[in-house]
Amino acid sequence: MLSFQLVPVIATIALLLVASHALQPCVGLQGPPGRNGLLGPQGPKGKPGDKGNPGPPGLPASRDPTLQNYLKELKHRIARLERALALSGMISIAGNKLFASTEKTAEFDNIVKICKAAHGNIATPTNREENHAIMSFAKQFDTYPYLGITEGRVPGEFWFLNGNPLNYTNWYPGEPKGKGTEKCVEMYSDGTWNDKPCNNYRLAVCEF
Ligand SMILES: *[C@@H]1O[C@H](CO)[C@@H](O)[C@H](O)[C@H]1NC(C)=O
Ligand SMILES: [Ca+2]
Repeated sequence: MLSFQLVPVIATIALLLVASHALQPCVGLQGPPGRNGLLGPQGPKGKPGDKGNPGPPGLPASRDPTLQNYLKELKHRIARLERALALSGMISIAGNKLFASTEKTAEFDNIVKICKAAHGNIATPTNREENHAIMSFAKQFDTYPYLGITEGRVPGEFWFLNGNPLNYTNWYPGEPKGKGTEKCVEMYSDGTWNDKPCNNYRLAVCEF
């Protein structure tokens, strides 16, 4: 026979048992796997890889057929350009000098500056061929160019602008006769030279 004092104890135990049973989850069947998620953000850049091995040595330029063909092609193209420019009177060539004109006149000092600014020099004939090349501009524009020749301290003595003595001259008969008053030199249309004051307006011809 249960004592009446035991009733609340049993009731408490029973209640606890029921409660603990209710806390235990009832495990059902596992569902199917979910779909894949979206792509994550790109990771940081990796380190550069190791250097590769050096390639085989190339051919010397003189025996490199690709380079030689390229040079030949370049020479041909430049020669073609020069012929076309000479045809239209834009340039004239003598040896390794190329002459060109602004087709405008200016005083001597300005022509020197204009040519320098163009990375050239005022036209300076040092032989017949160069003189002829400069003359073509005198003829074409029917204007006398100034030359890169000036009178030195001794009247009647002329020098190239770079300080070298003249190793070629083509004075008009009787010239130079300015004697200290005509310190610059102009070229007539026939290619002959005349000493002339430096402040006239003469055709600007440069050499490159
Ligand atoms: C004068 O010297 C230059 C080189 O400084 C040369 O190019 C030119 O042909 C020479 N002129 C003559 C007539 O020998
Ligand atoms: Ca003169």
